[in-house]
Amino acid sequence: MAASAQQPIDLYYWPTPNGWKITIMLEECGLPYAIHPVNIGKGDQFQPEFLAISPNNKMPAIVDHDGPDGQPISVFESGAILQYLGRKTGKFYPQDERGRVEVDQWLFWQMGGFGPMLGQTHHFRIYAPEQVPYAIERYTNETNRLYGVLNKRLADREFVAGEYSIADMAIAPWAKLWERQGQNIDDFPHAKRWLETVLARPAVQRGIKVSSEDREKTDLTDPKVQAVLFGQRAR
Ligand SMILES: N[C@@H](CCC(=O)N[C@@H](CS)C(=O)NCC(=O)O)C(=O)O
Repeated sequence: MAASAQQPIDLYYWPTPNGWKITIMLEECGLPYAIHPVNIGKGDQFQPEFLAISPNNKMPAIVDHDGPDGQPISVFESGAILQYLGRKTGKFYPQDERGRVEVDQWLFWQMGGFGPMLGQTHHFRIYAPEQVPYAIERYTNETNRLYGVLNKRLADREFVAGEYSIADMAIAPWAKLWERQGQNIDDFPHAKRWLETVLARPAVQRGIKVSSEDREKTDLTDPKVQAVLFGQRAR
């Protein structure tokens, strides 16, 4: 029914690179959405209602009330959400198999490397309560290697996989923070040119602005926030 198609997508969100991926995609697609803040510094991610849709206790997650067959569907993991929204709208995610495989490769490259590794780089360079030189060097080097891969990929093309796609939306929010990853973007001129192009898009700027005032509430150097986010074990 047209009425249910208008119901906003619920986005469980906090303003971090993984959250931005989804606000960017929703803005690019012009889909209506409603923000449900998940203050990860306070532990909202452990609320039973949230765990029911995101069992890994991490945001982002969505509930689309107009899912397949018009029934609601929930999705967690930012890569899965981007693919879902790409399939739903037919936008930024090619429908032909070759084009889709290109995008998937770079989306999974981000999900498996250029996210988890850069996250560790942030952790050991900025947030870890003790300085661990081996860890700082290991993750800063791996981050540098990944920027090198991205830079080479972009040497002869405008975007990472064909047209501007969900792969670019996944990578750019992390690349935006190159400085705190101990990198110099000038060492990667093709990646720099691409990053500037992506960040200049109005929808990307709107996506990154969503709830930006909440960012200061998760000061990861605050011991109270660290107690929630660091050293988690099975519950
Ligand atoms: N692979 C996940 C990672 C999501 C993620 O790491 N979310 C962080 C914030 S950027 C979070 O919610 N952390 C809460 C916690 O670890 O308890 C995705 O891409 O969706």
